[in-house]
Amino acid sequence: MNATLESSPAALVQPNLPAETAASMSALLTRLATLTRTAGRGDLLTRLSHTEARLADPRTRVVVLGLTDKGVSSVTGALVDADVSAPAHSRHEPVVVEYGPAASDRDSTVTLPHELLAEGLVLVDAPGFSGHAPARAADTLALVPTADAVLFVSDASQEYTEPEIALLTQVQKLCPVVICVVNKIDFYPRWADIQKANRIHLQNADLPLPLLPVSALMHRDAREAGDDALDVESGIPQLVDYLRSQVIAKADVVLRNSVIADVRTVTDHLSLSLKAELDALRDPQHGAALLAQMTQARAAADQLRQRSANWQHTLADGAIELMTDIEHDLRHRLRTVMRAAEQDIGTSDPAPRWEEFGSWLDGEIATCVRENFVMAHTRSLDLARSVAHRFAEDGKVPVPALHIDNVDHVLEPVNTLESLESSQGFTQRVLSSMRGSYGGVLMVGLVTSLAGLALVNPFSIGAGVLLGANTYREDRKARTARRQAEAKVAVSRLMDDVIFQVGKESKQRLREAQRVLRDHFTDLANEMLRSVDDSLRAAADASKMHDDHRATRSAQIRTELDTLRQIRLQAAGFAGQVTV
Ligand SMILES: Nc1nc2c(ncn2[C@@H]2O[C@H](COP(=O)(O)OP(=O)(O)OP(=O)(O)O)[C@@H](O)[C@H]2O)c(=O)[nH]1
Ligand SMILES: [Mg+2]
Repeated sequence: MNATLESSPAALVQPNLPAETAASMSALLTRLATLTRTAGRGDLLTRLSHTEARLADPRTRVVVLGLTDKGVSSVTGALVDADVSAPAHSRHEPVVVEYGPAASDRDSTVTLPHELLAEGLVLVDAPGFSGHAPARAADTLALVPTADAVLFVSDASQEYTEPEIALLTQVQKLCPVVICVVNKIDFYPRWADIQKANRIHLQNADLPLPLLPVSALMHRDAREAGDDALDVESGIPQLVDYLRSQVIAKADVVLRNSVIADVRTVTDHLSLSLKAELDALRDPQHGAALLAQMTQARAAADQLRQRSANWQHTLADGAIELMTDIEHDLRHRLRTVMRAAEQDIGTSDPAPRWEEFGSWLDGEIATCVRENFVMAHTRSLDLARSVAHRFAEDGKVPVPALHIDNVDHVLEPVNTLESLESSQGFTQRVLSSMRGSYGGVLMVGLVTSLAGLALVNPFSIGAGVLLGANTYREDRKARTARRQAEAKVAVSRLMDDVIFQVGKESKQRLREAQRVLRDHFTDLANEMLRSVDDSLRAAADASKMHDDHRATRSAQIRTELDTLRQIRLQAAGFAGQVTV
């Protein structure tokens, strides 16, 4: 087995980005890193190393998801001509499909030497959404913000349902590139009508998403038979083309642009102090101008310090407010569900329909948890933006991507709805009415036995039957009431559990988001302060320098500035154009 392949599938893919371009981008970043280190600006290196890491793994991540049994795994498999479905015991885990020698060593990863994967695509086969696992729904949804695109699978058996539109709306808020596919068109001859209807549903929900009909099964058959015409009919080749031109190519542009932006920022920081020094060297006699410049720089530094104090407050306060709001939102949503549940329980005996009721309730809870998750995510981004605004008044400060993806599987499974204890069986019901009739026989029998009749006589038997029937009726009423009370307790216990588990998880996610934001903005603040301080020091040093030194240093600075300019120009040349 090839060890390099094993350790780094990313190193082997040949993404849309041509190898020479990637190599020269990498070389440029290395050169800039050296200059940055020489300038003593180690603080700027983190930024460059992030970009370099992205360049080293420029793969495009596409998460495939949908409601359960729609063919999510089949469509994922069809894209790479393989079976990628997870083994039965881990069907609730996402499966990552990436480039490498054919192997499925771990349950959660499948590697394949497929062409599309070699171009830099990574597919994630998400477990199907079902109403039965609210906790898992949030885990699956947590995959979405890290994706470059989402493939949403439904099937041609029916038009989009309300839960599907709700899910799509949530997904689109977390990842703007969503592609819808209608699967199983081989099996449902009316698929074109379904597609038309789905278009209208999407339009009404204000979701302008592409919608492609496919059949994973037909594609497999076509490949086996070597029938290209049938393959085109399966819609899978069109989907592959779409992914290539609209997703992989565009991810490439995003990567190019982030390289350009980072090069620009770092060269800006480096040039700032060099320029200040050069200005001072050029005109040391011009004391007034220099002084003004230095004062200006100092004022800028002070202002920055002031602002940096502000942003920390904004973030800390915002984070607390956010956590409270998110928890409140969850409680509020769940309370609404609970009210509906209690009302439903009140209408009739919940025991016979307990299971059906349970899955309805699970579905409602899953929707609440997902909505709450989406809200937490979008509100965190809002917070990031408002901190950025504090930070630089023009708001032109990068906002970090909030990919908080190291919290998978933290959600312990929330308990399921308890069964109703008093839902007794038939025997118990018969026993209890017999107890009633036995009492009747005894009571009347005793009285009549005084009259000289046997204990069990027609009168006592009649009384027994009457009383027995009565006890049965009364008992049934009491039982229904008892079960209703029990059902309500079970619902409220489940809700408490959901609030506890989800609350814990969401607090953890938010804390993580806060940490990411804090680190990001702290780095940014340090970078800016360093640049201003450096300019101040450089200007002061320059004024003290001797003439001959001054000339040498000026020439040196000019060369350095020129190099930085060249680097910027070269980076600008990497600007990508989307080829569609
Ligand atoms: N006729 C037809 N059946 C399909 C097609 N794609 C998938 N199926 C069937 O649909 C069922 C579900 O397929 P999966 O790919 O396991 O669906 P899934 O969405 O991954 O399901 P879960 O992960 O279990 O939620 C299986 O019985 C497949 O054989 C298709 O294109 N045509
Ligand atoms: Mg599946």
